[in-house]
Amino acid sequence: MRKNLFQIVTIVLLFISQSVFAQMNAQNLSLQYNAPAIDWMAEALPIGNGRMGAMVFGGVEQEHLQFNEQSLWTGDEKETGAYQAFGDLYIDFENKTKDFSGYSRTLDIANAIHKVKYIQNGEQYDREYFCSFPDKVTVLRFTANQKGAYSCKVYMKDAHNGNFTVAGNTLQFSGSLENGLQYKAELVVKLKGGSIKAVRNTTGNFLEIKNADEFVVFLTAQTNYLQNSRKGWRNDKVNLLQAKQVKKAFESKTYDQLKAAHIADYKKLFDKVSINLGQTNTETLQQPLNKRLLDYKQKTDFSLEALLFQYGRYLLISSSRKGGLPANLQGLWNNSNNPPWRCDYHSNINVQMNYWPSESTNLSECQWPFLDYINSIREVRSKATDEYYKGVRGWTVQTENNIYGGSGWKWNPPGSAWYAQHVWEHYAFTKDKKYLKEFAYPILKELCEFWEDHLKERPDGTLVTPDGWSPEQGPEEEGVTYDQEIVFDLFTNYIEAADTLKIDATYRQRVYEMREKLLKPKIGKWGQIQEWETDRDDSTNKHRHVSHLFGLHPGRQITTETPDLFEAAKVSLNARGDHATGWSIAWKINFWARLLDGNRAYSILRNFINPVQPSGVDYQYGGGVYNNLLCAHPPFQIDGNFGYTAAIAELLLQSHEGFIKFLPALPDVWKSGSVKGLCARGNFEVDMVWNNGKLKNVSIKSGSGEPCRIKLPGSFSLTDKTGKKIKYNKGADGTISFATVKNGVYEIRMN
Ligand code: FUC
Repeated sequence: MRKNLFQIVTIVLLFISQSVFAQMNAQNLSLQYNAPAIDWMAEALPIGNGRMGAMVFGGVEQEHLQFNEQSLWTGDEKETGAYQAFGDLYIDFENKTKDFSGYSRTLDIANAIHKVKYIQNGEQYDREYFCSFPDKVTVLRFTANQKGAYSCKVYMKDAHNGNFTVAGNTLQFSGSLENGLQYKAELVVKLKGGSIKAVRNTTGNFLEIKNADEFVVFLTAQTNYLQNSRKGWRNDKVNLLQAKQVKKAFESKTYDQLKAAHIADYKKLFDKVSINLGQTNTETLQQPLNKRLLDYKQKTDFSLEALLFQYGRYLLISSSRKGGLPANLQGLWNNSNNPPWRCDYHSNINVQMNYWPSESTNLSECQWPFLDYINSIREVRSKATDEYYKGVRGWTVQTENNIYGGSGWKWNPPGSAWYAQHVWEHYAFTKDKKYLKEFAYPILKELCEFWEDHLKERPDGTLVTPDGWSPEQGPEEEGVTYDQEIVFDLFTNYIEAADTLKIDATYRQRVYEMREKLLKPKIGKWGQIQEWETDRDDSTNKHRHVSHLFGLHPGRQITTETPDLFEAAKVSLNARGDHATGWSIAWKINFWARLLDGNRAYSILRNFINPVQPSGVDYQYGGGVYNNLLCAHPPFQIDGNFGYTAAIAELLLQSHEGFIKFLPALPDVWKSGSVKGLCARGNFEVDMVWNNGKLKNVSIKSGSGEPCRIKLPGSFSLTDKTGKKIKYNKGADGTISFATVKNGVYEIRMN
């Protein structure tokens, strides 16, 4: 009896603690507000499945989802064009009263579900929305605790004035852009109780729902874009517009089945990393996020810092899935046909920054859209590059780029070499040799050939990049540090690729010699890294681009192994200051992480979490985040979100120097915490626990059975999972090396 009582108490306690934990976790991973969104940029919340997405407003009288599909682009191989808005979905509710209470709208990023709740006329209303990758459909469910609760009008707007059809429970619009790209959106409604009627009259086309107990909306949007230049970037008509997807989801699956499949698919990626940077008190956690952001100026809120980290991962999963296009300047969320900077792929920092967190935060598969995109533009870019640079092999890009290989504005000669860093890093993290050989190597090689043809040899043998420009300032001239460092990076990656595959020894030697002869970064008169070959840097220059530090991050030319340059990088950064546009602040956190100064990085991180109101474009110091946590350049630009997420990973784990460093730049304030699932080059997955600012335990999972090289701060024990000691070698540089087996797990305990 006693024992039974004890068991019951234990079970109850366990249940309470589990549900408290689940609740805390939910709050930790939710963006929650107590009023509907009014502003698209600063308040609406993004959902997406890597191909289509929507910004949700959550209004009580009227629901509004502005939606997109990532291939709806004007332009072609010559004209840049712009990414387009797709359409809007509206639901106007027939309210018995305008009063409501208990309102909340929540984006739960642990499950990728958007929820709205409120009480009206004594009835509880609930909505749940998600964009499913497996079923390729956006699903919205409306329920209430009373029968017949919903009477409303469902309609759409086409951002390009196409044709509408309405019949039964289905509403469609379709049309084509000036470049011939065809598009179509389709919406189907499923009811429980009540009735639905298709209406076509002078006020428009809509579906009229009367007294439904609940209803579900299925929405899809599509174009006939095909990622293939040889087929003119178009699917032929037959394959066009598979409204079948909606039909399939609609006819064969229940809402619960669709939701379960969506959550399982999302969690497979999202749950690979969890993080705890310290506790935030419950009172703060219960505040709406806009309030938490305001309070952040005066308070600590470690959970918010972690939420923003995970939000970057949520946004990447939602905007970049295999088979789709890369995340653009706004991911895939855009409500304008003339968006800022065309909502394009900017090649001088922005599209690359989008993919900084992909490998390090265990979303390697989400980098595929960028890799596929690079591959898809090779032919078009080769032709355009040859026309411009006359007779060179290989290819490169201009600054503004579209989905058809079309490029505009200034030529950015090292742009393609910077892309190639991602092509290489995907190998460095995954150790997939087949990928290296078949996909990566040909790209790395053809880009080396571009530089072999394009570099200028001076009489003393030095190789300089001609006609360069440090984005986006200063003179156009040769030997610009930005260009030189990126070419150095390309050559380094190529050499490692050739060594790994043991091929092309002669060409590898040629690239090695070219790399030796490249003009290297110089230290100028006030101790800074020179942005140009001429020592003309102005120490009061606060320009947002910090391109001459590419070698520090994301490159690996400037490390502790080059102490003079390492110190000079600090001088340059101190002069540039800690405020900027959103993405630039995010880059600076990464820089200081690489400079191993966690506290400085943290103070800049606090600058990043700066609530910004929607306004115009600011090229100076207005960066931060909006209430919906999207990064403000301003305006909204998603690169900063991804740069921030990458920076947190960089503070906790680094592997760019050929060995793994644990907690290389831990800010003092993150006293005790843990992280699971970060990735290191070599295909290692790392879990860490720290206490009082000191590393306690590490667990390393070896994905490929490669040798592992690490650096540890003090004495330790190294064992396998069963506690058996693992043999290791200690190098003269203090690194520890040990052999691993594929899927082996290695435990380190610090003494
Ligand atoms: C570059 C930057 C701007 C902006 C734009 C999209 O040109 O200089 O700040 O981020 O890209």
